[in-house]
Amino acid sequence: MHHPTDRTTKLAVVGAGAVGTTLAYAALARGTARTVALLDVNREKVDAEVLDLQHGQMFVPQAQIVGSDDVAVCEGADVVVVTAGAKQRPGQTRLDLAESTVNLTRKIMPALVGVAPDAIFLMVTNPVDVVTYAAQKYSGLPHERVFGSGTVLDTSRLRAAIAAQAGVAVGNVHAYIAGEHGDSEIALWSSASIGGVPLLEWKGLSGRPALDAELRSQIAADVVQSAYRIIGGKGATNYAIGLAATRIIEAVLKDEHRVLPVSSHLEDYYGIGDVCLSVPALVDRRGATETIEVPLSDEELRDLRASAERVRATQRRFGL
Ligand code: 6V0
Repeated sequence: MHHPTDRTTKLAVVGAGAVGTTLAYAALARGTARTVALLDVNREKVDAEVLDLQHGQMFVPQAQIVGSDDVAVCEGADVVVVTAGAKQRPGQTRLDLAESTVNLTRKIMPALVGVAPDAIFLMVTNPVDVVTYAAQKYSGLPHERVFGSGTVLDTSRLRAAIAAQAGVAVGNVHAYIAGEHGDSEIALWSSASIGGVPLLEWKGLSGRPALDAELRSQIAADVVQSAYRIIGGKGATNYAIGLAATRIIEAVLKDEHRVLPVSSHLEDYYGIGDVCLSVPALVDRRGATETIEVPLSDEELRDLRASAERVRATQRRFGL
């Protein structure tokens, strides 16, 4: 039993769909939080997911799993992760979807802040940069406490691809995807490195290719396309985003001061402001507290500005 004065951690997951449940599963397997709460408007679904997760409790670090269609289940959460998405219906455009997610964000953020006023909020729902900007606005919270998973997933896809080509472990690759979580995202090749060697100077291990311009642009294009390929084949992406979100949550709960390309509110990042966009940022117990000015080539800076403008244009469309 817990001593009443023990400070335990609570993770609330909003949306018990493909992403929310996989992330809950990953968090339980890793022992990320002492309590995992699931909230979904679909009561039958959330009850079933909670039961299924509870039945695995014997095999994971000690945790409590609760769920409901009542927002009160998120009460006192340390981290609230939002994966609730209005489903795309036949005939609905992407813009229609963005409109309904912005409306959903407007509705749920005040309720979530009401029950978890001290939480850090991690937005995952797409289009994540616009949703994060909306969540900051409708929550009324300091910007650092509300941020998006951004290009953490894309960055892990990029590193996996580089590692496979170079023939080294993924942990030896340092490279970031920045910008919009979407088609205008940018691979920051000029600051990337493999085992301490600048990636642009990487000669290739025996029998392996150097990462020349052609291979680099192929890798970057594959990263952008990979979500479409996965959705085409199985209808949703869930495993990698579940792990990526869990990693971000741990950086918060364990106050890790970890550099992650989350979508945070930019004030003056190389002159870019008034937008939520991914650049390497410091993630700790207070949220996404600071961005890191990674050296950028002229081309990378130009593309980052264009990406910011694209996201801003979508924000404006919804009066944000
Ligand atoms: P899904 O499987 O349809 O799950 C969404 C869930 O949200 C459903 O169970 C709904 O019942 C529930 N829901 C809807 N409205 C509410 C509400 N008001 N309160 C609580 N629950 C609600 O979708 P899936 O899990 O596949 O995707 C969820 C979102 O994540 C989508 O917007 C995806 O586009 C987005 N992703 C974002 C990624 C990223 O890297 N940022 C990666 C993958 C998916």
